[in-house]
Amino acid sequence: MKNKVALITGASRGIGKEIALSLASQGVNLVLLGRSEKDLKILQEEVAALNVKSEIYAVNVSDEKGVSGLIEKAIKSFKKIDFVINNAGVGTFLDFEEISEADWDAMMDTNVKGTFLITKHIVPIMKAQKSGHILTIASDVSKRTFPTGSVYCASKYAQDALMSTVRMEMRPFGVKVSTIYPGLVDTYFGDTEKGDAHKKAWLKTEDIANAVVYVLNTPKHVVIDELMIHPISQDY
Ligand code: NJP
Repeated sequence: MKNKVALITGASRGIGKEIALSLASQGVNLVLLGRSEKDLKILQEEVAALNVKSEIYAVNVSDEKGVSGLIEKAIKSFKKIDFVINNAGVGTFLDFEEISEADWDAMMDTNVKGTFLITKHIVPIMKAQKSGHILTIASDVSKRTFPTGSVYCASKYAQDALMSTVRMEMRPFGVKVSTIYPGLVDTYFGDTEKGDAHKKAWLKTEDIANAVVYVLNTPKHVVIDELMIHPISQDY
């Protein structure tokens, strides 16, 4: 993993931040995205202590100019991108008729369009490199639905369909495409607080970061296409 370069979306907190810290501890240099520059700067200081190079970009993943511009700048600095982690995501959980157009837009723009834009601008680079690994943090609700989750589930199904297709298109170029489907994870997701008492039995961000390292750290001829991970306390 040493001297590889990883681009991580939604790196400012939660699962994305933990993935950044784990990869940094393995010697991976980082391109870190999120909207909060303040939080990204804090993370940049933390990874500097682990002796890796990093760049931060306060960019909304649904803004194509922002996305293409940052990828161009990152390639100028690092000359390559080995890993992309599509992790940025938002969720609002309400009865169907309570969900607003703004909620729809936020979930679709971040979870679906954001994944589309990042991947669209990375694919030509990885095709030319004839190597690379795109890993998406989707959800166990990419494969099932639940009450109050209609639009979030729809966005995660759509994200999964996009990346399953990219997997087929990228195989001939030696580019790996993996998806991790987590169950409940203790983060700030859905405007909650990390460490809330009711999340005690949920997965920790470290559990997902460990899974990411496992999926990325395979020999050249091996790809883990899909990995579903739950807390044992959660129904399957
Ligand atoms: O959530 P949270 P998680 N452009 O809120 C960023 C999936 N998942 O770590 O922009 C760019 O702590 C935001 O940063 P900022 C979930 O669907 C979770 O749990 O600065 N970045 C922050 O860094 C999502 O795909 C659970 O506000 C944007 C990060 O995203 C992934 O896990 C279960 C952005 C969110 O951190 C990480 O979520 C599951 C934008 N437009 C799947 N919007 C779970 N937690 O239980 C947000 O099945 N971000």
